[in-house]
Order: sequence, then structure tokens, then C-alpha cells
Amino acid sequence: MKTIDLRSDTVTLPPEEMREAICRAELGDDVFGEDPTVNALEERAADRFGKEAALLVVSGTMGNLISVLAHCGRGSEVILGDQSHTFYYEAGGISALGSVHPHTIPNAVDGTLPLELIEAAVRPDNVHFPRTGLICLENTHNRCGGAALPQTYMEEVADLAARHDIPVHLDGARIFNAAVALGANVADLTARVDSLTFCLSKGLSAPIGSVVCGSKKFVAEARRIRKVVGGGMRQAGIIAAAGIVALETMVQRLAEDHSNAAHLAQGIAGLKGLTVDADRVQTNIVYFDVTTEKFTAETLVASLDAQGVQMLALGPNRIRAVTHYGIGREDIDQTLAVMAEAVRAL
Ligand code: TLP
Repeated sequence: MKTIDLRSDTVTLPPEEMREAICRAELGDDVFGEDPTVNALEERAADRFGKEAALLVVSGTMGNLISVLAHCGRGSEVILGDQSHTFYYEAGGISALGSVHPHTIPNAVDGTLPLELIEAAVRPDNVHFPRTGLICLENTHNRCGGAALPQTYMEEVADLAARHDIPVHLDGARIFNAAVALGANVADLTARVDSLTFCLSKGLSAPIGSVVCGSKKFVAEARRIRKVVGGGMRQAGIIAAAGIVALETMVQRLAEDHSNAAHLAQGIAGLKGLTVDADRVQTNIVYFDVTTEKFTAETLVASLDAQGVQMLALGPNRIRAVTHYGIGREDIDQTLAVMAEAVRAL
């Protein structure tokens, strides 16, 4: 029985072309700046986003941590969503390692931070208050159902930030999903952020790695902080080689993942005991709720697991399923058949 793993797009395995590129990669010592494949990936990434420079890092978490630390000094404050990955899932790294103070405001259901709440969170110059050092956005927004934040909104936040002379960082772990869903050019979508992290190892299916992009000055500081947190890598071209293939070949196909996610959500909408807002599924993430007393998210996930379908229970009633390169339309149909049987039997 094939396991249909919908826990995350992080589970994607590299396609053959990536494995070959890894084997063939020209290598050098990247801490000395001498790995040609890393340099090629960083140049391509910077170009793709229209930024001056880029830096390969181990993970999305490391990219966000390094970026926050590069923008903010000890005791300064970052404005970010209460549902943001950086606040929710990054082990408090910005506080633990950077002494940066998180100022959370509630995310709207569409993943945005309401402008008036950002405005109200900006600290006036007063000896009692921390200094606002950064505003963080997330696009697509993981915990807000993979929502894609439109370019107009990104620009409105950038205008607000510019009025207060505060930089903006984007957690763009899945920014290519956003660009594909919105039919936008990824450089236009991110033109107004000062820095961003995007991930190679989610929908783009590379085995490891994320990239931080920004100005030369910012990336030089980020490079220094990467060393501080132990992220300076040596022959990292084996990672970058896969990343180059990811950027070149894996972006346009994300539309397939989005269509599979929509198909899954529509199917779930017809199942008893489950509720999903199928209209909100814009990209590759589907959240749905258990709305019956007969079973919980955990018992349903366990029962699906026994039938070879894996999802994540993210609360007593909340389940997440993520589509990706390893999942075809027939897997979604199989998933829906297994789910229909499970909700009937439980
Ligand atoms: N998200 C993972 C889990 O940590 C929840 C997932 O399975 O979705 N930003 C966003 C928006 C993310 O969704 C993630 C990973 C990261 C950053 C961190 O990336 P990694 O896992 O490479 O550190």
C-alpha cells in the first residue's frame, strides 16, 4: 500500500534531475566564498527577486532568525502576526538568541495584519518603550490556510513601514506558491520588502535549504550572523545544486498542487462531521475542522493513518493536509475514498 503523505510539503523527495545535479556539482569552501555552485544559486535567487544579494541558509527557521537578528538589536521589538510561523513555530528563537521582543497582533483570516493594528503597534519614541525594529509578514500564510497575500496589500504595509522608517521582512517560505496562485511575478510581489526568506525544500522539492535575499549591506550582516549561529557551511554546493534545479524546474508545477488542494477541499466539504471553507483554499494547504462528537481530529488522523493516508492533527478539532510534488490527482481521490469510509465507520 502506497502511503499518501499529506502532513507537509517538507516531505517531498528530490526528483532524479536534482539528484544528478547534486552528484555533478562543482564544489569549494563556501565560508571562504569559494563554492561556485552556492555562488551561482545566490546570484540566481537575488536576480529572481530583484534584490542585490542572497544567502543560502540551512532552513526557513534559520533564514527568519538571521533576518530578524540582522534588522533588530537587543531589546528592540518586531511586529508580527499571532499566527505567524516565526512567532508560533520557531521555538522562540528571536527572543532566545537575539533578545528581540515580539509584539504580536492578530492575523486576519486571510493572513494579513490589519493596517490599523500595525499602525497602532508602532512604538512612539519614549524611554518606557522598546524601539520598533521590524515588521514581519508571511506569504503564503501557513496557519491562515495557505492564503496568498496580494501585491496591493504588501505595498500598503511597505508604505506604512516607510512612513515610520521601519524595515519589512517577509517569511516567504512559500512565496512561489503565492506568486503562482495570484498570477504575479515573484519580484513584483516582493519588490517593496527589505528582506525575505524563501524555502527550497517545501513545494520546490529540494532536500535542504532556504535563501535569504536583500540589499548587499543586509546580506553581509546576515552572512555574519549565519556564522554566529553555526550555519556557515563548507562544500554546500551539494545543497545549492538541488536549489538551482528547484528554481528552474519546480515553480510552474505548483499550480498542480493548488488544483489538487482545491479538489481535496471540495471533496471534504461533502463529508459528514467535517467542515472546510473550500473557497479559502488558494494554494496547497487545506485546513478543516471536525464538527461532530463522534470523533476527534486525533482519532480521525489515526484512523486515516492505518489506511495509509497521513495528515496532521493541529488541535482537538483541526486537521491540516498539504499537497505537493509527491501527490497526484489519483492520490487525492484515494484520500477522499479513505476519508469517506473513516467518517462513516468512526
Ligand atoms: N513549516 C512547517 C512546520 O514548521 C509547521 C510545515 O510543515 O509547514 N515559514 C513558514 C511559513 C513555514 O511554513 C515553515 C515550515 C518555515 C518558515 C520554516 O521552515 P523550515 O522547516 O525549513 O525551518
